[in-house]
Amino acid sequence: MSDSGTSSTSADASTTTATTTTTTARPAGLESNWGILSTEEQALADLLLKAGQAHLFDGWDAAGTNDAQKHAFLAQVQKLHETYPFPGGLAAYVDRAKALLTESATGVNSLDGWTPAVPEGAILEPGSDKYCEWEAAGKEELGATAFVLVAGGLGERLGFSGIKVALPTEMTTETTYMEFYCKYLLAVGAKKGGKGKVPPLAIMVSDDTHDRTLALLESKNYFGYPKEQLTLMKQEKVAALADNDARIARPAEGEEGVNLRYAIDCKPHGHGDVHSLLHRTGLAKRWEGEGLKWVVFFQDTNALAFMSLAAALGVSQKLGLEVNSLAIPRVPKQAIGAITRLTHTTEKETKVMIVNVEYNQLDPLLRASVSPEGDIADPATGHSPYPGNINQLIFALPPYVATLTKTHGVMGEFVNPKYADAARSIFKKPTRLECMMQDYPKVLGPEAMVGFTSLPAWFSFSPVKNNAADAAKAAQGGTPPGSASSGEADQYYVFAEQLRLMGCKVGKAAEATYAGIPVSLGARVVIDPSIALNFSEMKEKIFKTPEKVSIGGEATLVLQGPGEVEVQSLELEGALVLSVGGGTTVIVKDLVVKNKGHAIVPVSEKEEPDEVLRMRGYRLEKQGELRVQAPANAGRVVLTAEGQVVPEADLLAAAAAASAAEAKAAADKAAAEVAAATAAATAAATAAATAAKAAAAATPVKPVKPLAASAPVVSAPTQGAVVEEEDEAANDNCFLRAFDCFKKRPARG
Ligand code: UGB
Repeated sequence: MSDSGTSSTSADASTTTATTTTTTARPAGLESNWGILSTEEQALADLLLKAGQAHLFDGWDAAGTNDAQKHAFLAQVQKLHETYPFPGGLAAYVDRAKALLTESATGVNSLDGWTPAVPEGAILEPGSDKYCEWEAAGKEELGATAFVLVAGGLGERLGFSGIKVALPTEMTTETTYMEFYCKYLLAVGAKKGGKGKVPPLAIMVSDDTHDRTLALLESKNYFGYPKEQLTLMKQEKVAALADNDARIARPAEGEEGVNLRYAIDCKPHGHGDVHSLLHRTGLAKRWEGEGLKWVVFFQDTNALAFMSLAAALGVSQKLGLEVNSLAIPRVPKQAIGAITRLTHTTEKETKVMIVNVEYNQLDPLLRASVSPEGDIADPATGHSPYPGNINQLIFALPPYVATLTKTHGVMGEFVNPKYADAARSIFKKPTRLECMMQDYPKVLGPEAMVGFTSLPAWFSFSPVKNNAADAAKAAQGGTPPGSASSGEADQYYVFAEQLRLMGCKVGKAAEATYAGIPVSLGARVVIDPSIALNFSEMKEKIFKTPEKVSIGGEATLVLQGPGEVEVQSLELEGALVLSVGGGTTVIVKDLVVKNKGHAIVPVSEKEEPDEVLRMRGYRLEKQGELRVQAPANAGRVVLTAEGQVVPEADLLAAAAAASAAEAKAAADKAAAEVAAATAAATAAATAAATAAKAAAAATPVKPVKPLAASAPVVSAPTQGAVVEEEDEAANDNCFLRAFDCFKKRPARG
């Protein structure tokens, strides 16, 4: 969306009023067509003239030529006027644009006069006792939460021809982002906390993404998501602006048959539209009416954000936060915003707000107010002192609905033109006004509890945003690449590392470079949300004896539900893919898996036809794997060393029978020896009686029948289509500090 490197100018929509009212005489192009226009069309043309847009009629053919296109043009004007999400329609948009463009051209920064400081918030260490406490509290809240995916962005920086939610999260299972999100929320609904109801999911799409998002959902039968719980909300684009006078731009190029004289160039308005859409559709209000307590906003390609969701909800619930932003330790210059505590003092008052400062504004703001060095690392940590915003936001629903009712979801807008000249009078390409969803705290009063929850990046943030060339440059410069390959590597790492934290032995693959980006793609562990949603579920249900689990650095472990798995003891070198039907629990015990596993094979950027592989620079070659499908409703079953699934009861009975048979054999032997001893006739008689008794008790050994055969080896290679928690006291202080800060915040306007 916003490119870094330039300053931007913004304003609060609610305080900007329309000022442009100059009426212009009709230009010749319009005058000669006036008679063919309806009254409504004439009104729209007048609106354009009053807004200083007479140039849009330049070059119009005389009446009788291309008339249909003229009507289509005015229909586009009407749409832009009606769908501008904030009050005042197109005229207000142009007015606001003129004001913001003038400020930008004269170097005014909306943050002038504000001084940033590092805010206080909850900083969590995954796996720690305190973390588990937050997570336990938050798990209870998951079932009372509505979810909103913002997926209207085309991802121009990524350069992918499809929609981003259709990208695979990793190539081992090829689960797409959309599928992952649906699976996670379906699993939430299936849990006790979800009260058996799948949470509502709203997806914000745009003209760029609507049709393909719908097609993806329909082609996959909505991934099993109940349609009544899923809503697509479409954000509309706004007019592109060609110069500092906010003259609306015509498209530079158009589709075949479209006459560019009769069209307006349009651009996305930013993810901030999500608030006005949730207001206008009435969804937020409906969710509140259904008794839901929270709403979570998340982005299109960051599946990791769900790992920490329960813990962050726990923070919101325990600290009573109205707004809670998920954050990570930020690498200086990383293209993510920074959560700051901004203060603005005048003679009359001091205003304070805890809010995101976007990455392109942070450096100039710091230079102007804190230090000429700008956005640099704290030498003690190697990170920026300001937590990095990952735009996963948790809002308390009732106050959110109240705010929407008051503001209609209107966010402050900003403009970020790229100038072609030093005088800042010519744009490299048309710009537009935008708004951001994380600016929401700016419309809240001083009493609002606004905070953040910081977790390590490996645990909560690895989006796919950059094409390979840009990602390689970022990696060289020391910032996370944000590529398809790093997204995949981190998707494996988040599970592998949590297993390590529990005490499993999990190797790490050596780092290798693909398409110029260094990644370590192993161990490749994928645990489906249907099996476990978070750390404590993995620890308490799956890996209860972690010291008996060992997974090689190049190995692959996939666990898929909807059933359950207990990994009691496992040695894995190669690939194990275990899928469990509902109503079945598979016990992995004394299992040693050694096969060729999945190999990573580089692909040529020039020759590889598959875009998804090309953007990674490698493919997966499945050279060997143990693939097991345990049937549904089988109760507790054991995955045997032979790779077979056998009812646990049968195995237990067989083991009991075997030990009884052993006892009988021993007794028989003893009896025979005793009988042979002529000198001990009495003892022999006694032993024989004992043996007879044991024989009567022993059950004959029954052959154990497997329920499912596994596919042990795939031989044909298959292409893969800021308070660290140091101790208990420190943790407690962390709560207190966070809480104190909220309570002590001075009033702000
Ligand atoms: N999006 C929309 O739905 N509609 C739009 O009009 C635009 C975007 P970008 P950006 O976490 O990495 C944001 O473009 O804007 C969706 C934060 O501002 O990927 O560069 C889009 O589909 C920044 O503070 O992100 O930066 C996607 O899902 C930082 O947190 C989402 O909005 C950064 O994200 C984000 O759009 C980050």
